[in-house]
Amino acid sequence: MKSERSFRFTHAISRLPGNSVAKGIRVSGKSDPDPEVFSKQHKSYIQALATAGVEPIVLPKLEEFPDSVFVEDAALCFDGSVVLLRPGAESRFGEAAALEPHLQETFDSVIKFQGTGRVDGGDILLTDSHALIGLSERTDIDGINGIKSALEAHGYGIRIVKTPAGVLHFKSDCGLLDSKTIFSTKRLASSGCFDGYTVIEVPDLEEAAANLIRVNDYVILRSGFPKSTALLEQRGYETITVGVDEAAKIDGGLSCLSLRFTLNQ
Ligand code: CIR
Repeated sequence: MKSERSFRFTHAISRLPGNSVAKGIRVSGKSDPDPEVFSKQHKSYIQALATAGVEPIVLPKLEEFPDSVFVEDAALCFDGSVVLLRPGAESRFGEAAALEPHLQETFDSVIKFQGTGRVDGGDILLTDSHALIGLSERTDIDGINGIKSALEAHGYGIRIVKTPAGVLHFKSDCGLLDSKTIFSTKRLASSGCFDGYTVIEVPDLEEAAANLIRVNDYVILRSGFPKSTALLEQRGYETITVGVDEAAKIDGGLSCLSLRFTLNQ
């Protein structure tokens, strides 16, 4: 197992939001995101990734898929490899196929999904040693079986966990801080799914800050959550904050806006 493979990255793929992002799926009655503001926030997000030391690869917008800006749900990158996923929402079925040619250009090989299950990247938290995969409205056991052998071939232990009820994705409620430490909401941490890891709990009323990303020496988190930012700084993490309020209107967070990975150079 390569240490720090869960957060040392050289590249990141993201996709520009189209005007159709205003029609993105959401569970609640939140207002439509404004595509122009979304684009500005997306630009700042890419800038934050670059500051953290990765080379951004930005794909063109795809109007036919309103949620395609959330690239993380359609593929899983790990240890220099990539596997295509099968997103769980009907309107998102075609996103993996749309991503495939770009992944073919970037990676030596693209691993196909096995079977007919469903799995969204937002339900998969990779640490150095494990893939923690949350069963959710979008991810089922057949979906997990469809990617299991690819992950096991790279030495990941599979830990099947539960995304809390009413929460879209497992990672809506947590994010990796380092090889042994996870930032998690109390409701998720109390399930015991992080046994063996150190958990830093998200401060009360800041649950929406849980979905952060560790990229090289930085933790990138959502702006507007001062208690979380201060807590992480206090614990020695260097933070970058980014506004993703428009993505949040359609249940998106920070992790889902990019695929982060390492290419041998
Ligand atoms: C969806 O419901 O699929 C999108 N509106 C949001 C996806 C967010 N993805 C993620 O958290 N991994």
